Amino acid sequence: MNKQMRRTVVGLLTCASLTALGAVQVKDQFTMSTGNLEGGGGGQGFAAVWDDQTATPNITVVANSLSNGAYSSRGLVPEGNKVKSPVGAGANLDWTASRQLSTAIDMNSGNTYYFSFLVAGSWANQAVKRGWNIGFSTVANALTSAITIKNGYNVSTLSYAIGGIETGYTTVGGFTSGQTLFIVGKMVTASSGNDNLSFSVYDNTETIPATESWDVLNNTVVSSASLGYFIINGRVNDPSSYYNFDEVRTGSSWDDVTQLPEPGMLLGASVLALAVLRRRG
Ligand SMILES: [Ca+2]
Ligand SMILES: [Ca+2]
Repeated sequence: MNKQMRRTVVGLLTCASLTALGAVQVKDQFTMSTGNLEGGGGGQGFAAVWDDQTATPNITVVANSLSNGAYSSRGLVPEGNKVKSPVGAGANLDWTASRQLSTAIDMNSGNTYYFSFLVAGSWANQAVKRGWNIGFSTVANALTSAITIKNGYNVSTLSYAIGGIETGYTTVGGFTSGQTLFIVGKMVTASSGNDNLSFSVYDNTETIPATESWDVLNNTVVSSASLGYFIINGRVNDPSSYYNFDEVRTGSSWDDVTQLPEPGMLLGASVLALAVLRRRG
């Protein structure tokens, strides 16, 4: 085999090993420096930097990642820093930031989208803690037609929300102060008829199953929504209350968002390394 042929074969093998894994389309582990989230970049799958519309105090990036046993149970490793909402000051304080995606999520496409993220919070009084949304919106910094996971105001339950409004019957409990949760979601989109929205919640003591499993499944119709922005949004009230978010991923499979994709990447890299060694030999 001559060098040109060898290079072509190596290229094809590398592409095949990467393609077979599926692709992590969006990833933000908040590897940017600490400070205001506004203008923060890095990650992959985004068309722009973070846009924080919150008045002072801003949403910030603070040192170290969130960690959770379930998140790490299939090899994922937190990197960089994490996001922190403004801190409550005894009156309703709204905050919102979004980041444009390179490729919008189309709720009428007949495609399947997976996502995952870590979330934590701290508060003293649940009756006034307020809550948050994290997910995908049609416009920057607003929940217009957005599909989000929502922690409703002053409750511990989590649900899907459309346009910021809970879809009602699909709530799971257990978001408590000081706890970090790993949330994995799936959206099966249809051009007409019902779209399927599922998600599961894992606490620090759990492990992620090898095949997908859902705490809640919501059949609903989401029409004409092209979700071009990743969004975080919420309200704090209770003095000293805040929320953290971290390790955001989207992909086309359960494995994309729950498992380290490195085995295939390493296979591709080792094939490449072998080729370099052979060329040197
Ligand atoms: Ca991180
Ligand atoms: Ca639809």
